[in-house]
Amino acid sequence: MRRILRSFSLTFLFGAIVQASVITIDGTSFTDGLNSQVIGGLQWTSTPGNFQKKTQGGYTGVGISGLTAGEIDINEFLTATILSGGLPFYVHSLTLGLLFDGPEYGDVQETARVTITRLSGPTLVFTLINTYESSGPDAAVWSGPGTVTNLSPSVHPQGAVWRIDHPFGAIDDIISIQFTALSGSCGAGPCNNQSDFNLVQLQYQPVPEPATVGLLATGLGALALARRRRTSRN
Ligand SMILES: [Ca+2]
Ligand SMILES: [Ca+2]
Ligand SMILES: [Ca+2]
Repeated sequence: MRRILRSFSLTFLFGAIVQASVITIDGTSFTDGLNSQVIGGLQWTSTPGNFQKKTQGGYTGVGISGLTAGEIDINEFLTATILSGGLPFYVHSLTLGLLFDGPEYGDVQETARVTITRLSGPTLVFTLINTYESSGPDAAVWSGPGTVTNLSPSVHPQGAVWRIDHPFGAIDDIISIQFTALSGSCGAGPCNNQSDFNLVQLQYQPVPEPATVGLLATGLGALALARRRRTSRN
């Protein structure tokens, strides 16, 4: 029984190092009317309005109350930050919705800005622009690494939903991520509607810092040594 317990401890510790699991946060997890909420191990805040969800084309995202209901407008900020004592993280995917390109709602080529703060290294700013295509497949341009996939087309009444896989490449020490909208350039139509969008999903993975890994590895070594000594005594 003790041997089983010991091997369980080893497995658990090792798992903590190599298998910190991917955490998925969906727009549906937010509570309308709040402006601060812990979801999926991250502290989420909205300013200057409150969380407000919106569903279109079968996709639900969270936006901010105010100018455009259920969408993040220019000068509105949705931010996720690690909790006190929490681990920095790697982003597996980002999914943004309601990012159109005109002319269906009179939109500009809507532009989302994503800012990441790292544990070490500079704060980095990225953009996702839904570019207007007069023909051919619907497309959006991400300024960072990774791949962009259209999940719902940017035509009425679909969701204009875009997933970016591995949006920050190898960066794995993110402590905060923030979303806002930027004024976009005109693609087609009247362009009397400014950028706004919502957050449909964030998938991230906590990453132990090298010092933490070192401590866990030391712990693993000590456990293994104790196990070997006990085994040789038996
Ligand atoms: Ca369009
Ligand atoms: Ca497009
Ligand atoms: Ca929009």
